Amino acid sequence: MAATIKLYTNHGCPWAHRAHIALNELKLPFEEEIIDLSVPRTQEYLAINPRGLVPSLSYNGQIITESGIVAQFLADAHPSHLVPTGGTPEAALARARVNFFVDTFFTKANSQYHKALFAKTDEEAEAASQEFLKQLEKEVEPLLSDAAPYFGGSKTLTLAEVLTGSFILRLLALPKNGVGPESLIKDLPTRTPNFYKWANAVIEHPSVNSIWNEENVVSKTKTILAKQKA
Ligand SMILES: N[C@@H](CCC(=O)N[C@@H](CS)C(=O)NCC(=O)O)C(=O)O
Repeated sequence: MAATIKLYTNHGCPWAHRAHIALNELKLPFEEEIIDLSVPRTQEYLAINPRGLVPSLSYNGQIITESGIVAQFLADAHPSHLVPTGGTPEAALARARVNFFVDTFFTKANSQYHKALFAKTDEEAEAASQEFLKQLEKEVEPLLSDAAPYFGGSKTLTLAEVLTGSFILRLLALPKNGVGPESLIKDLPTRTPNFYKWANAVIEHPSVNSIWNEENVVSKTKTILAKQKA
């Protein structure tokens, strides 16, 4: 029998977006409830997720929270092309490779990207942008040498793209729209060609971009940055 799935989400949230990518790619029907993040969470929602964050997943009545755990759970509960289920050294190795890639992207590169966006001065932003490029080149680029076009030589989307896709959409879109220094993306084609090719394949994938609203994300990010500066 098909699982009963409800996703508590907000389409502007990159973490919640991960759950959408997983559900879309696994072709799992689900109901969604949009949580308004501009107001305090209701008692009803806090009973579902005491942290008050999105996403939360209700799966046959069981609540699962934290986007990475939600996506991993869905991939494990519904074995597919996304990632091999465990149980053999080969599968464990493939899972370890995905986990290492995702960890590297967030800790080494995306953290610097974030710093560049939220920098207090142009100089700080430029320094973080240069560090982002350096880390991307050193740490992420080699891990994408066999992308075809997806992680690990895969012709189909993998858990690596499920967990990073919503951030890649933002990474490429924001500087193009005047958010963050242009240097964040200007030299990607020459300095990190593997990453650039992979990232463009990722953002074109319908499971990745189905809830993406560039205009909304750009304008919300501009508002957040302006508030922070004020
Ligand atoms: N570590 C969490 C982060 C989720 C998160 O930060 N969600 C934000 C929206 S993007 C949220 O719910 N914020 C609510 C608030 O801060 O009040 C995850 O991966 O699920």
